[in-house]
Amino acid sequence: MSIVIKGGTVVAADRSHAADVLIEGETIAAIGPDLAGDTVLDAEGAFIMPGGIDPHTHLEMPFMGTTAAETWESGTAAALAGGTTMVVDFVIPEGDDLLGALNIWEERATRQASSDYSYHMCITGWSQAIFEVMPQVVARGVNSFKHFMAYKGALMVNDDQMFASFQRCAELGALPLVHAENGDIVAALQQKLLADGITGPEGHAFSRPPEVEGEATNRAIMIADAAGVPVYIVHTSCEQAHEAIRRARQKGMRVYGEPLIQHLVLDESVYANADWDYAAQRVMSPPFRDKAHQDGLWAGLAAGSLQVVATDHCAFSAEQKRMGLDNFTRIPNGTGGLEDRLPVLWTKGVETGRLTPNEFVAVTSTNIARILNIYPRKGAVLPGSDADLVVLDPKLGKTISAARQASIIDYNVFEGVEVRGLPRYTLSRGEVVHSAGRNEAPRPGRGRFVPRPSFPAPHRALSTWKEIVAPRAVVRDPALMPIGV
Ligand code: DUC
Ligand code: ZN
Ligand code: ZN
Ligand code: ZN
Repeated sequence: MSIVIKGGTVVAADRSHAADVLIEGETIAAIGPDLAGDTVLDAEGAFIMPGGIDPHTHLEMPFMGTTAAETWESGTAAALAGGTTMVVDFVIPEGDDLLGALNIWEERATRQASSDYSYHMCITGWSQAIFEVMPQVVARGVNSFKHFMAYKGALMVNDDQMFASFQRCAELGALPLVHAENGDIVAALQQKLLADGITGPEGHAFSRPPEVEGEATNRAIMIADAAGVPVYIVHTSCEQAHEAIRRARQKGMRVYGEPLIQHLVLDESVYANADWDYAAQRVMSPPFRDKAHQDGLWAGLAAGSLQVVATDHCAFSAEQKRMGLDNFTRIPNGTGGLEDRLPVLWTKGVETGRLTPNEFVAVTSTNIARILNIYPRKGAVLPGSDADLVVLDPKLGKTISAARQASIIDYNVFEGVEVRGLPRYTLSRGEVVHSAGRNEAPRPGRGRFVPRPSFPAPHRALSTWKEIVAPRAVVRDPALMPIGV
């Protein structure tokens, strides 16, 4: 059984060209003129692109006294409906039991996922047990470890813990990820705001100003450099953080920045909305910013100082958000976007001329596959790549509405936004899993885990390149070495 996608323009990160795409089994067999196959999909007037990869989701994540309502089943079905064919979700361990948590995530995903998927492992503390188990996590195809610099008293790690973990990542060829907000300052501001009687969702934004993100982003980058490892900063939302990333990259540091589609489009005015539910449904961390930050994020994506667009899809129901009715610090943090990332970015990015179609492909798929070490199996339209494809129709549009979404959440932060660039077809490993105008039943369990091997050497930060160029005589004091070295 082969499929040929005919009459479209193949859009890759590096070029666009008119060609048919032949799929045999789960992979792309050929790209070129006049190809023939058993089934023909019409791509006339449309763009054939690598399926979106969302590098940042929290499906069914236990968090802030509840569990994100978007399940692996509904979340991955929503992803496919919006042209995203793979998600990378964060495994949150309790204590030191990283492998136990991985098993829990694997059980949920194996049973429910209809798109392909992978994981990042969260490091929420530090111990000899964690140090020792990290190689086994990498051996199971998880080559990235996430650190929270915020959520004091819960997920947050301190600088010494983060430095130890980053050094371990360097040894293992793994990539550290960071949620960069200064958790001490956030906690202090929260207490001050509550003491001043500010209990509504607007307090959430006041307690997490851009300075706390800029400071933590810069600190994470410097700690990564001291540990000799590249670093990936999640949900870069403001110019202060972008500036730290840009400066580091200009020096030659391997640092990546990830704006979310929500921050590119929505701004802090949502928190002033008189409707408590409306405002609370938009509470996430970092919060939405003053509009002035958006131009910088868009420019960063075009210029390459920011590399990927994600969602941080962590979706709670309206009822769950009401846990914080009388105290903004109890509103579960998180918003959705998995289904809408591609069409919203197409409409607000490509149709406005901020991004080229090739840059769109780079930031939604190809750069992500490269940074996460799964290219060209994913993120490419090349012979031999997985046939994860979206046939994006620039004329096909809709008005976003929670009433008509695949996601099971009862609202949508993009409600009422008019988008174009919907998928005419989404294919996952050679199977048509979504076609416009049809309501296919999701097929839980068809999604597969995508292992991500450790990064090949050199997997280094600028500090360690310098050491190679000009070796220094260093006195190696065992007391100063990280645990286990
Ligand atoms: N921010 C959110 O808004 N939700 C999940 C975790 C995070 O860092
Ligand atoms: Zn985060
Ligand atoms: Zn997140
Ligand atoms: Zn569908």
